[in-house]
Amino acid sequence: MSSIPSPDNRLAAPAVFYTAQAAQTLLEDSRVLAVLGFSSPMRAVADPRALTVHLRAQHATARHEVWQVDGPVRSGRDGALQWAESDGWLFAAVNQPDSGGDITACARQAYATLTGFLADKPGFHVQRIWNYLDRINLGDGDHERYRQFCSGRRDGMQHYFEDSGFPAATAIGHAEPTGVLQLYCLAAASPGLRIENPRQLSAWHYPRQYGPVSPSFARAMRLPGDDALAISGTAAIQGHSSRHGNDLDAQLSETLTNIRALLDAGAMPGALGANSPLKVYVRHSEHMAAVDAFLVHHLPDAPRLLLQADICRRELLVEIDGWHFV
Ligand code: 3EB
Repeated sequence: MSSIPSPDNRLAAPAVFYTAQAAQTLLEDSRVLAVLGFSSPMRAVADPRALTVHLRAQHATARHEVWQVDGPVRSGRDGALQWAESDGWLFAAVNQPDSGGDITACARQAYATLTGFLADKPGFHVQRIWNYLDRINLGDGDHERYRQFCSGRRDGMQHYFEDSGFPAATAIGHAEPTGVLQLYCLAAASPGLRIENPRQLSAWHYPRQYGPVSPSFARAMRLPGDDALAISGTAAIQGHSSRHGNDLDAQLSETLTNIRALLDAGAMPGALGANSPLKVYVRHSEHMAAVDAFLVHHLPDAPRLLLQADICRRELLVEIDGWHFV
């Protein structure tokens, strides 16, 4: 097993913010590591730092998540992979064509591409990965595409995470089929600290009922500068069981309780609030207003981006991921 890394105080976390500013304008700043465009078709943007994520934001205006680092960023493309790096930080993304057929093979290929690229960057340590796939709930039992994705992901990771353990992650369904499996990650020049949630079973220990290969992710990652927590996709799950049937507000409360437990487990100072940008995945568009109202009431200061998306378990109505900065 790996030992607990000591903090690398020279490695300040990237700033993360949501903005309606145009991608082209944002990318003029050479310290921008990545611009993630939600419901923003950045087709005209050839810059490898720009990735269109095929999820519709609550507001029709283009919404961008920006990662900004201290030093200048260099970037490039290599087949299905795009990347950007500074001295301390690395962004990489893969858009893997997905015919809608064999998602296991598709995930295996996407992860093989990503881990192959990362193997040539031994100075970098993966902190956080996002996965967005089509028709995540299609198929029954072990044939459900999310479960098949989990099998292909584990295969495609090969030995890359064997020593370090899994990074923090999100796996979410595109609301409409897009023909691509999308992965993107953030890596750093020092290892982070993996955090598990004492209220939840670690995902890699989920029992057989959730599929043949348990999901490969940590609940959160404390970034190497000890100044931010990257929070994995978090839902109304206690132990390994989904909670609160069709009760949207109860699922949201349970989710926030889980996220607060992660802040505690990671010994992160400060409460969820202005320094905690959150992405909120909402299964049913008719729930958007109620989700927004809940968050305005319970977390008025937290920057938020509401996205219409499918969640990996059919009974889950909502999932939240994001960041907490010290
Ligand atoms: C859960 O807690 C909800 O498969 O990468 C959350 C975060 C979830 C990441 C993944 C799945 C993943 O099990 C689902």
